[in-house]
Amino acid sequence: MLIKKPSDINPSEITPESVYKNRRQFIEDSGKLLLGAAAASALPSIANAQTGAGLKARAPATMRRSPPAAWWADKFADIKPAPDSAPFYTGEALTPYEDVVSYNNFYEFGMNKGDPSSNSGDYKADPWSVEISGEVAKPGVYNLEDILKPHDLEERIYRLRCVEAWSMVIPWVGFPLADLIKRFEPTSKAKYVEFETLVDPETMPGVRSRFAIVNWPYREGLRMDEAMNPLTLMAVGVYGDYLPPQNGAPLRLIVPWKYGFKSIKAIVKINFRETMPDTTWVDLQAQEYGFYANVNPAVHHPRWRQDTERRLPQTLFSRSRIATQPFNGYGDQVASMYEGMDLSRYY
Ligand SMILES: Nc1nc2c(c(=O)[nH]1)N[C@H]1C(S)=C(S)[C@@H](COP(=O)(O)O)O[C@H]1N2
Ligand SMILES: [Mo]
Repeated sequence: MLIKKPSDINPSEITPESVYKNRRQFIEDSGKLLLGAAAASALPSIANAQTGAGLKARAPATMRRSPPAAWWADKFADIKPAPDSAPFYTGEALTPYEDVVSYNNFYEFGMNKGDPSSNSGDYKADPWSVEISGEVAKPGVYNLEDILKPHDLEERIYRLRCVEAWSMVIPWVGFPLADLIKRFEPTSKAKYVEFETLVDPETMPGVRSRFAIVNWPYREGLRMDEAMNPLTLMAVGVYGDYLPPQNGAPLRLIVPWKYGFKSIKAIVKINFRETMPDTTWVDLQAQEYGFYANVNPAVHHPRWRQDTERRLPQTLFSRSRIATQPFNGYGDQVASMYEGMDLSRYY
């Protein structure tokens, strides 16, 4: 995987703290203003405008997205705010919306951090369907509205730790993957879940590129107990708003105790199987990336250390690195799943 040395950081990625603080205040203020305006009007879009009441974080009003299709607005009208306590809330400063949507890894749109936001203009998250296959009683091709219909959306504020040793704190919107999996009734043979990303050369320049290193489609997988863990989230939004293409619209996985590459974007296929699936990064470089990919400060990447991380955004006043925590700080919730395993071997 590519890694930037601190000296390679683009000046536009560096935001003075004063600007950053004002921006956060602006986010809060515009949220309050918008609520007032919504209450005073009786437009049909009122449900959409009210989205965000009580949420801990909202996208800046000027950057909010229109719903990919009309039914999304109803879905987003009632998002349960993140609780005040861990593990679904960290209390740490959030990475500003602008950084979350402009500093991305999504190789289908290119290999540089700015490529996914710059190159995804033609991408369409609607219509969308997901194929469910393998060891389940109810396989089939489901359209996204049917996939999402029974699930209430909630806000969850998680740390995201990339294997490249940078991290963010991001308020996602989604629902537990476990609740989705139960609906398809996995058989007793279902020991692993495999996910695949859309491959659309028309709208994904990285897929067309002859410099692409990934053997498309991008694939990821989880052990069944990992998939059923209450922390594992199917995300459809960020900062109280619809996911932008660069963050994996319309549907992406979030596995907060694992390196970011496990959190696969733009999912079109979910397959249940008895054996461990092949995954994109293991295929590319098995010496460097493992199937488990649990965040682990004691097991270094062969080419760089993993015991510290750059928390984004880096400012002129805080360029320091912070300590990386085992399981990205979610050990109380997940460590028991790996009891007895040698984590330096199963990295
Ligand atoms: N399909 C797909 N999913 C992907 C990737 C990718 O290149 N393609 N990159 C991964 C990596 S390395 C990270 S760190 C996260 C980044 O998610 P974000 O851009 O929403 O912060 O997405 C992951 N999911
Ligand atoms: Mo990553």
